[in-house]
Amino acid sequence: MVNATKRYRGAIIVVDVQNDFCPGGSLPVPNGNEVISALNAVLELAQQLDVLVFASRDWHPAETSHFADFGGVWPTHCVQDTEGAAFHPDLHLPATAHVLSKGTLKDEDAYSAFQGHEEQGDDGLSLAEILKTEGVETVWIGGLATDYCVKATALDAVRNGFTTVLLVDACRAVDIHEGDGDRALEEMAQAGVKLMRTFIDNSQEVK
Ligand code: VGL
Ligand code: ZN
Repeated sequence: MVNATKRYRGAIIVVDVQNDFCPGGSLPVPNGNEVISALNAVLELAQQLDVLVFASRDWHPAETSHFADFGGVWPTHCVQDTEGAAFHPDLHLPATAHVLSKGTLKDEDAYSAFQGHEEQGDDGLSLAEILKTEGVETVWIGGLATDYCVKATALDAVRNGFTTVLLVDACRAVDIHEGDGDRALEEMAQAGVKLMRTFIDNSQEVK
């Protein structure tokens, strides 16, 4: 449930930091785990700033046209209730984080967190509606992968009228074609997304 008495100006959207998108997973984003330290630092600051936290997760059925085995393009990944679909264990999401599941139907890709929904429903409100109800003006985005779900989420945030900040070093790209990640950054910037860096040191990176 959203808190009706408090107004939030900002929200963090952590996109798909799930085991299958990290090294060792079934659709690993190269160095995907390197987003975690930056995101953890931002999440810790967020606790002191009354910023809403959302975490999206790819949450696919075992058979979906999103997967190559059923006509799609991707190897099987992030199947509902599997270890691969779990958030990376080193990601420190606050207990108050709103979890948005997406891609839950047999025939949808759902790259954007704005296509996600909460398990308990939050009265059936979409992410855009929740953000607007809460008074959010600015969203801060990081996670996986820069050239797919992060890009789709950032572009939707702009379309929905939010000031949109991409935390560039808190994202990593799949880069199926070399340069996809850089082109995604360019496309987001062109659309009005503000590109920022946290400069959080990830040299002590988690496994
Ligand atoms: C994603 C490919 C397929 C992502 C999800 O989270 O970026 N990419 N499904
Ligand atoms: Zn997916």
